[in-house]
Amino acid sequence: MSSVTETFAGQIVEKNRNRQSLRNWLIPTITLLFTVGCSESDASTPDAGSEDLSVSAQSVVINELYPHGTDTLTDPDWVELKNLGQSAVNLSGYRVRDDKTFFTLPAQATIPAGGYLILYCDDAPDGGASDRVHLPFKLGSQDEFYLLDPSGATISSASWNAVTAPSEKSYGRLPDGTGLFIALTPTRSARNI
Ligand SMILES: [Ca+2]
Repeated sequence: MSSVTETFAGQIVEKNRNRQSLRNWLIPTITLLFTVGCSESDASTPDAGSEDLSVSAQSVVINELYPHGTDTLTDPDWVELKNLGQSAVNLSGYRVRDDKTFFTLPAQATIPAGGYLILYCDDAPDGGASDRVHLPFKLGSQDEFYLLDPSGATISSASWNAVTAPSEKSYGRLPDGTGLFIALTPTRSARNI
């Protein structure tokens, strides 16, 4: 009877040893896995980069537009975008639209930090100047314009008519970049005044 007890006790001890052994193996292993997991998380700069890009793109606004162009080449309609952020933004893949036509912005649609990008609304894709960004539509005297991110969400928009944007006037934000839209003297690629 006592030998059975001893044997039983011996098994208990052995089990405890196994548990201790398992614990000795598990703790450093779990610690290692946790450390690796944290390292992978710390190394996930692509996510952080995407987040930064998103934040930067949200800092782009429609700053001014001119819907009274008289000539596709010498006096076209245009939209001025402004980057309010601290780093350059590439809007490739972003979209714009008026009241009916969508257009995906090309690779050269970049805006330096604090800078401007002019979208020429001339309905002339080559336009005689390939360094310009051309849109396949013109602006109407009563119209609307939207800047959309690649998911289709609106980043910035403006709508106007002959009263709010009268002849020879542009329609832009004052103060530059942040204010409400009012009729202005056109300042293409320059600060609204
Ligand atoms: Ca301007």
